[in-house]
Amino acid sequence: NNHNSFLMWFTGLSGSGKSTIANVVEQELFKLGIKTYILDGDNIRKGINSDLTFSPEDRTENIRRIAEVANLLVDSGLVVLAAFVSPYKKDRENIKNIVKDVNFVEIYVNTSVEECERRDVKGLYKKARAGEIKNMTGISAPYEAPENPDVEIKTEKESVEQAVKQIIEYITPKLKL
Ligand code: GGZ
Repeated sequence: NNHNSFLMWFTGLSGSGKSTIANVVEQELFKLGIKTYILDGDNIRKGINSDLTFSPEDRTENIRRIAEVANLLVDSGLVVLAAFVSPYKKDRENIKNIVKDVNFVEIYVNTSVEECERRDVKGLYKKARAGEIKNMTGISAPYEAPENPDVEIKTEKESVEQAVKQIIEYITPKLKL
């Protein structure tokens, strides 16, 4: 495989900063002439996975389908950036089985639930506290943190720019420029 094709998987709580960081990484890759595609809740949960809820079973199916889609996109020669809460360790492990022949980079966007709740960009934490949404990750559903992520971003200690630099430095040796 002569392409710059790999999958970067961002995991972390809602509001942790996954999509923000993925978008800036994408801009940097664009500058290097690398073709990318971002998969996130906006284009997946509203489309192909609009039948799925946030129950543990549906999250498992959500991640499975996303991994299959990512596999196809990577096969087509793209660098895929996937930004999903993906709270279950076994589901994240399963991604690696689905994208077997693909370079896989796991990025843990580590932002505490306290900070995510303080930011509450979409008002979901407030709704979860009020009991208006069930199965809210970090509040009424678990988040199983990665033990050995390839990259760990601590957004309470570093800026988006520093986070992006950390990721670009990790992947640069893997790029065929
Ligand atoms: C977690 C939820 C929930 C519940 C709606 N729990 O910040 P966001 O809004 O844009 O990202 C969250 C997104 C999570 O979808 P994922 O497909 O990434 O989840 S998973 O990987 O666990 O399947 C949040 C919104 O959807 N959202 N309800 N109960 N996040």
